[in-house]
Amino acid sequence: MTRILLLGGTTEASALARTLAEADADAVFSYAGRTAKPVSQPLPTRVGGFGGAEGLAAYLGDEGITHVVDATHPFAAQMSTNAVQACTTAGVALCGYERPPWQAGAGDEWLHATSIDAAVDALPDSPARVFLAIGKQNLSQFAVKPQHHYLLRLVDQPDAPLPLPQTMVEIARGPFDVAGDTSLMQRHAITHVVAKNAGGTGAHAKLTAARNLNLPVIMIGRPELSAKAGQRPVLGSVEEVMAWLSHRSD
Ligand code: 3Y8
Ligand code: NAP
Repeated sequence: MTRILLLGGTTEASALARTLAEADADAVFSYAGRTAKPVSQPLPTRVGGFGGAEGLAAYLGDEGITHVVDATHPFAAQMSTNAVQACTTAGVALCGYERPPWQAGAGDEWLHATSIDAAVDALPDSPARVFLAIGKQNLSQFAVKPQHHYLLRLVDQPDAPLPLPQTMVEIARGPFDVAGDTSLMQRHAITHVVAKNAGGTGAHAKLTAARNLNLPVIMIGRPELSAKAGQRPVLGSVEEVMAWLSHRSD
C-alpha cells in the first residue's frame, strides 16, 4: 500500500501535490512552518520540523510512509540531508524532485558567488542600492557592508529588528512577474541584484528585469549536498515522479 510524504515549500511541490490529489493518492504534504500562512495544499498537510533525521525516521515508521518525495528548495540542504539518512534508516524509498539551476543568457551580467559570504564580498565598497532577494534567514551576513541601501523582499513582516541600517522592505510571496519586478527595481533605483539560484519559474522574473535594466546579478550557487544526500535519484518533472512512484510500488 503506497503512502507518500511530500516535502514541499516550492512551486514544483505545489504542482505535484495537485497531481497527487487528482490521482487520489494517499499522500501527506509537509511544510517547515517558516511562514505565517503558507499556501494551502489539496493534500492533508503537516507543518513544522520532524526533530532531525531521527525524528523523521520515527515519523516514517509511525505514519507507515512507503515513499518520500523531497521537493524542497535546492537551498534547503539540511532537510534533504536528513531525508537521505531517515529513509535509509527506515528502509523507505526516496527521490528528489528539483528544477535545474538557472543559466545566464545573452545580455545577462552575472557574477557567480559560491556562498552567501562570497556574495557579500562581491558587492562594491562604494555605496550601492541592492535588491537583496534572498529572503530573511541570511541577512545578518550582509551587516559587514552597512554602506549599501538594501531592498528586501520578505514573505512576512519581520518580527525582530533587521540587522542592516538602510533597508526598504517589500512583503510579497511570489510567484513574481517581469513587469512587477521591473517597476519595483526602477522605483528603488536598484544598481545590483543578489539572488539564490533557486531555478524554476517562481522567482525568475527578477533576472529578466535585471537584464532589461542592464543591472548586474550576484548569483549564489546552490549548496553542495553532502555526498550522502547526493545518493538519492533526482527527478525533474511531475510525470517522472509519478512514474517513479508507480514503478517503486510494484
Ligand atoms: C515556507 C510557502 C508556491 C511556492 C512559492 C519557488 C517559488 C516563490 C522563490 C525573491 C525570491 C526566497 C524565499 C522564495 C521562492 C517560491 C515558492 C519560493 C524566494 C514560500 C513558502 C515558504 C517559503 C520559505 C521561504 C524562506 C525564504 C525563501 C522567500 C508559503 C513562499 C527568498 C528564497 O521568512 C522566512 O523565514 C522565509 C524563509 C525559506 C529564504 C530565506 O532564507 O529567507 N522561502 N517560501 C515553506 C515551509 O515552511 O516549508 O509560504 O506558501 C514558497 C516559495 N518560495 O507554491 O507558490 O518555488 O522557488 N522563497 C530564494 O530562492 O532566494 C523569493 O523574492 O525573488
Ligand atoms: P533547511 O535549512 O534545509 O531545514 C532546516 C530544518 O527545517 C530541517 O532540518 C527541518 O527541521 C525543517 N524543514 C525544512 N523543510 C521542511 C519541510 N518541508 N517539512 C518539515 N520540516 C522541514 O530548510 P530551509 O532552507 O529553512 O527551508 C525551509 C522550507 O522553506 C522548505 O520547505 C523549503 O522547501 C522552503 N523554501 C526554502 C527556500 C530557501 O531559500 N532555503 C526557498 C524557498 C522555499 P527538523 O530537523 O526539525 O526536521
